[in-house]
Amino acid sequence: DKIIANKKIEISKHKEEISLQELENKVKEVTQKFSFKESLQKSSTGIISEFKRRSPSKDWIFKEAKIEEVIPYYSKGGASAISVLTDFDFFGGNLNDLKEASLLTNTPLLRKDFMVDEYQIYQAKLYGASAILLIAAALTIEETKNLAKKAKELGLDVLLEIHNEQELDHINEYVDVVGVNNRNLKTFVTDVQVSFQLVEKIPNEFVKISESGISSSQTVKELQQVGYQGFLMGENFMKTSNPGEALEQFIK
Ligand code: IGP
Repeated sequence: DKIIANKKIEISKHKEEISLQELENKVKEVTQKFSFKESLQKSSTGIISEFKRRSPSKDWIFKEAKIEEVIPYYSKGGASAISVLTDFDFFGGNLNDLKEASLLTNTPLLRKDFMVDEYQIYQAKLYGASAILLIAAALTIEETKNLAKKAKELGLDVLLEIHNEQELDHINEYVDVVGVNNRNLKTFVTDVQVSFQLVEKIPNEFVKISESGISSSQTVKELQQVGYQGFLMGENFMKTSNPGEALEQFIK
């Protein structure tokens, strides 16, 4: 809740610099990116590698990480998609990271942030994302639907993140991908079993991905066998001095 309150302040500051109207106009000139969802459906690895400098549970993971030293190597290393944290307070990221990343790769990019306002969806589009994240735990059913609808209008794919069966009620017709976060956002405890337990509850019309706490290719294989097509991995790569290389080795 504190995170969301902070987000709203951040958004109002951004709005003072660029109004929603101005942002809407700018977005009209942005070209369509490759689809996040299709990339997951077509690709063999399904790995969504994440660029994150820090996390609330671990503090700094890789404080000095530079976009240009990681993103091109994530692409070359075989990522199906790349997740870029744009939250500064908790993850040490920003929107310029996303922009920079989009200039360095054609691999679909996910804007990873706490999305609470349509203004952020326009930003995601302007700064080069292919997809946005909506976290069920942080949104009402109605908010989720409105934000997802807006994203689809702008040609962005929608990843809905859930952590338990109840949150499946946030699914709507605008969602493309359902992600099971293995990490409980309140306790930070990670347990891949959450993915195995929830997979059957998610309707098969959605691309299913498993997020957080994944560090072995054996786990990826097992998740694949039960129906997951995407595997969102951050720390496992970012904790090394060369995340792109770590991804390449992981996929081999
Ligand atoms: C990556 P990990 O354990 O591989 O570093 O996790 C990703 O799933 C995690 O960063 C994440 C996240 C989120 C971050 C999942 N959902 C929502 C911020 C907000």
